[in-house]
Amino acid sequence: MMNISEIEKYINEAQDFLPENEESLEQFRIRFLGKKGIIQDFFRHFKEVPPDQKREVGQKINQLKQLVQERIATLQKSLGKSQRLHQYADLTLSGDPFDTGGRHPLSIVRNEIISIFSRIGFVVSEGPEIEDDIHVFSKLNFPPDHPARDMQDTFFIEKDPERHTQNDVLLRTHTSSVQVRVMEKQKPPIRTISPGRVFRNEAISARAHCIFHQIEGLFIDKNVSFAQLKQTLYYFAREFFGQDINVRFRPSYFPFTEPSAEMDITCLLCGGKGCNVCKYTGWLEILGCGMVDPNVLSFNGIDSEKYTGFAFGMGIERIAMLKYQINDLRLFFENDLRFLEQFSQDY
Ligand code: 2U9
Repeated sequence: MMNISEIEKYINEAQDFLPENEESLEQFRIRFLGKKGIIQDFFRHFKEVPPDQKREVGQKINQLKQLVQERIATLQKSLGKSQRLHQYADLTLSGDPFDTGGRHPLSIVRNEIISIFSRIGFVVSEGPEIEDDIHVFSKLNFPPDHPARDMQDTFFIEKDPERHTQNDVLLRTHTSSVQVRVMEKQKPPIRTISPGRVFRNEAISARAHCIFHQIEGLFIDKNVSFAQLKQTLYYFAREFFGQDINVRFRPSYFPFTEPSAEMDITCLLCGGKGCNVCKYTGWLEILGCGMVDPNVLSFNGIDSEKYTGFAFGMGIERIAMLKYQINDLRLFFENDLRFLEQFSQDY
């Protein structure tokens, strides 16, 4: 005996129906709309419905019929689309190649230098680019009249009429300031490298820029020696430039190290014979270094009777120019794709 709830059960079923393919959709159509289907069956038995229910039952059967017809039409459309997709798309084909971009040469070189020093226990430290006089100059033993403290050499954001205080706000001229901050927080042993952007008030040319990148290193412990400094930097040079590279150290001067030196490597272009790149010396300067001045240790709360340390610093642009034989520093900052795309293979 047919009743409203039975018709509603079929309405729900039709609403939820999802065919797997055209065949199951056809079966659905026959089951509901076929000559011996559910809807025809309802109409056949309609005469048995009590007169007072005829109107409501009739409306429900028509609702079911309309729903099934609409459902078949929409399902036919979407099945047609996905079948066409299967027909025309070869899903086994490999994808279209697309450009993924590449690392900037300065990032490649920086990452490689970090990797070399991290293999012998150096950890990376980072700090602010906007600094104060204390961290950039005073605690690094810069004398009060050092030229770097001049407006002509350093970008000042604020300058205190009282000279050389924490109120002198400036853009850091080296990343040594990061290592001063490490010393404020950490007791020796300290073994850290600090990569980062630095700023100097210089005219832009092929050899100089007002922004460039440095990596500085600092090692402080008991009994740290100049021999350890030399061996560490020799290891770095051979890892970075190749095992055939030789190094030499020349005396130099920095306010924060004593004694100080500059390290050269055998010229990469002529192998030491002499050419116009090494100005016929056979050597290329790659970094500065030295034993941390005892003043710097004591200014930063480290007992200079008990501890010694070595430090070094290099410009990443200079190292990248030597590695890739680039002769104009400005290329690193222009973001010309013709330049950058030449490094997309490197990591
Ligand atoms: C602390 C104490 C000492 C870091 C050092 C150099 C020598 C050096 C220059 C190379 C080329 C900078 O990029 S450049 O212009 N750097 O020659 N830097 S020793 O000495 C430190 C660092 C931190 C606390």
